[in-house]
Amino acid sequence: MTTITSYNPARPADVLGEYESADADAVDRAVTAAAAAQKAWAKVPIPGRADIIAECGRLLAERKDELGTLVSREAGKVLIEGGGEVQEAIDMAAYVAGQGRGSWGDVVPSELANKMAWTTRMPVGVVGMITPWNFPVAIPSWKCFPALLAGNGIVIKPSELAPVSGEAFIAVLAESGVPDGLIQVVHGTGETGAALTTHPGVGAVSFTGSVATGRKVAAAAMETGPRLVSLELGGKNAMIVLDDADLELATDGAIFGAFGSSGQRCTSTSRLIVQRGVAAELVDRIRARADALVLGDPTDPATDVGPVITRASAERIAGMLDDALADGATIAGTSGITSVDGCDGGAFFLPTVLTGVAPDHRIARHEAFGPLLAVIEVDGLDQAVAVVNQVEYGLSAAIYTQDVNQALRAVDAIDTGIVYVNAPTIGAEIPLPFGGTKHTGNGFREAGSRGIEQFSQVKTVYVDYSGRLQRAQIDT
Ligand code: UN1
Repeated sequence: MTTITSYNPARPADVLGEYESADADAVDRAVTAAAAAQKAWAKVPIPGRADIIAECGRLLAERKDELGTLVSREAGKVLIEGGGEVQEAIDMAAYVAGQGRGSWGDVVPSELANKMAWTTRMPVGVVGMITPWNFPVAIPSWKCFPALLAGNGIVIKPSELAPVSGEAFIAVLAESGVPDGLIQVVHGTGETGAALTTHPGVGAVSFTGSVATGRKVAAAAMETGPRLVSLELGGKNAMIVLDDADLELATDGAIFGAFGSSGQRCTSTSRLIVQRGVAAELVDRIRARADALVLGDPTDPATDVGPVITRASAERIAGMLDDALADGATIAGTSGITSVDGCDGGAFFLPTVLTGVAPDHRIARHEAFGPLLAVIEVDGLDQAVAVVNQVEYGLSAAIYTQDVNQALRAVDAIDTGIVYVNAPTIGAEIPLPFGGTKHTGNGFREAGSRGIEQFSQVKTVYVDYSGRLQRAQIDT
């Protein structure tokens, strides 16, 4: 039996918790237990399920500081972002609880007389979830609340890099009144995940993580059984800044979008596509602000930027930086792995601005998942949009301009699931759908009114009360 250990990324000697890794037998027991509890749960009226989710939102609000600090300590994000993440789960609880007293389908007029038709939603049974370390409370909440509302049981594998936050969230859910056994937590790495996603008792798989792992998860999940598989994968998110933009606003957006959470959001801004006339000034402004950011222990309120999640991750980011330089980019200002007093062993990476990047450079195409901002200069809007769209990802994009026509042309032409005007690429809100095009996902959206779709099947119901055979398309 192997063990999963959670370390504080700012000070790895600070161990947060240890869990036994679940093997295939343990996963099987978890799925069986969740499936057994699900039978009764599916009979609970939907508003009753919603009440438990609402209670969870209340408890999360009571414990926002405590949980936010835990997230900060385990995932390395600064305190305000740890709190923001818990708020995202609170908002999700409110939203999903509301859906429990809202419409559950469509009533559609039949083409025939004396006949009614409507749609409803059915649970899938047990949902297997694999969640990432970078939002160890919010992303489990995006998945668990709608899955529960739809009447499912859950087996969740939180990231092995942030298992304590995942456990803490599930503990609050259990305390809210979710029946015993309905939610099972398993810990482990890829092997545990594979056992979960291929288990025949799992009716839907919901995965958030890298493109490479997502592809494997989807292939394996479909090989072993018919099931819903939803994927939320990477991004290579771009911010366009046109010549007429408010540069102060664009600078704020770039700093928050690129260096918030140390660039480790799937929505992080990693490309700055700037019109030539303002490029030099914008880079200077961003560089000056980046230099002033305080790196440190994320639980210290004075810190602006925490560590990256592991030393291995810092080295991977450094490797991407080397590739960028080899391809011809230049570092504007400072960059690289650094250390912070009082944070022994923490892997910190200086917020980095790379200029002279061409769209075909590796740094312009591959997800960095770290504080690297690649600056690409363009002549105007059309070229900017072409550069935004030429990557294999399609999660989030932003455009900064004061010209409403240019803004809306960009909104129309950009091929991403989320587009912002005069706001950074991060900061999606719960009542709206979250997800992306191309290799970022497989068409599902999380949160918003469609968040329930990956956890339920639609059933269409026809009722003919004419008392005789009416043939659709023939007897109209
Ligand atoms: C993620 O990085 O996986 O829009 C999710 C945002 C957050 C969610 C990010 N609300 O940046």
